[in-house]
Amino acid sequence: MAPPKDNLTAVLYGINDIRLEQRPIPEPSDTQVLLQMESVGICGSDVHYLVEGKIGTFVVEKPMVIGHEASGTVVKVGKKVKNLKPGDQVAIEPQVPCRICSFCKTGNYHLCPDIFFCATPPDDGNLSRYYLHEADFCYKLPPNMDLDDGALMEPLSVGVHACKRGHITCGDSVLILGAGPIGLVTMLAARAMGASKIVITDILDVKLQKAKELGADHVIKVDRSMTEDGIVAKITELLGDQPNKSFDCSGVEMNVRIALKVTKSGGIAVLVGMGKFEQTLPLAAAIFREVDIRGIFRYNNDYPTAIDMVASGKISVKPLITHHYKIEDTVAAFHTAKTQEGNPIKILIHPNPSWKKS
Ligand code: 572
Ligand code: ZN
Repeated sequence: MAPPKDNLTAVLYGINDIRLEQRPIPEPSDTQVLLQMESVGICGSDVHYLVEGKIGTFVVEKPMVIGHEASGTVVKVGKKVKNLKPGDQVAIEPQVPCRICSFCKTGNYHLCPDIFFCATPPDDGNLSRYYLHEADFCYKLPPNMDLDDGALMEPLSVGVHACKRGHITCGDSVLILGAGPIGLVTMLAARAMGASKIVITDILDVKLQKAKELGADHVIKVDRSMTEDGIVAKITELLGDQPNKSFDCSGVEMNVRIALKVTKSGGIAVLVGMGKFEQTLPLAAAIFREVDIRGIFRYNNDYPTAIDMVASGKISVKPLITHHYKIEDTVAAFHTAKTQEGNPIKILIHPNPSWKKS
């Protein structure tokens, strides 16, 4: 099929107001590539901007193109681009830092205060038929990975980064609190990086069922009848010891409290989930036992690792993909994400009209 001649784009105008509109097809600068977009996942943050119009201090104040978990096919390259050529299929790391500040220069480019990040106000995302990106933040997919895998490299990079922050290594005993998409990718990354035992918690059976399919050793269904200390005891019982690494992937205050209490002395508790700005936490339960509490912010040079984990067969991200929509059906896709009808895990939207449901 001939490439589309239009640039249909999904734009968030305000709360519960996504519109599809035509935009011009842009021209790449010397260092950019023009991408025909193929698969774009819906992230919790996209839904949050749709429902609340903001996340923390990031407020949707003008129309913003949505989407940041994406892959595409290169259709045009800028004059100075050496790493890619037309026809290459790429995973798109949806950030571009300033490259000159002290964070960029010391390798912490993800902490750059002037970073561009897709679909974080005021920066536009990439749920459109065509999209421009800096070529060095596009990663060519190996022949044994497809464009749906490519889109999943974004959440998987969050999991990889979380595990790097948690210094995951062979033999680790791991607790993951929350079996949403980020809990699941963190579990996959932890396993690939050598974790021996993994227990994962959630309040929903369907999520725990998926976690089991993806290789969790133990699952804990948390319900209202369980106390915090009861859950701590259950985790220790199932693992046969306290976990030496814990990841809160929920942002729920009780889960963060559990992570601080249950992590083995000398271990690491990584807080991945986005919770309330202020929380009441038993800090003494961690600090006097030298449990390191670490945060994470997106990812930093983690795409190559994420791609390698899938290309080498250590991980499959395919079981995370539950729904596919065409870009024309973006509003329906977000309805599914919002309502969770049909128990979606990862919903992909396909902007290329030649995409067909397989
Ligand atoms: O895929 C990256 C990603 N990062 C998220 C959330 C969803 N997806 N973050 C959590 C929120 N922060 S933020 O800076 N923010 C409000 C933009 O607090 C970004 C990272
Ligand atoms: Zn995201």
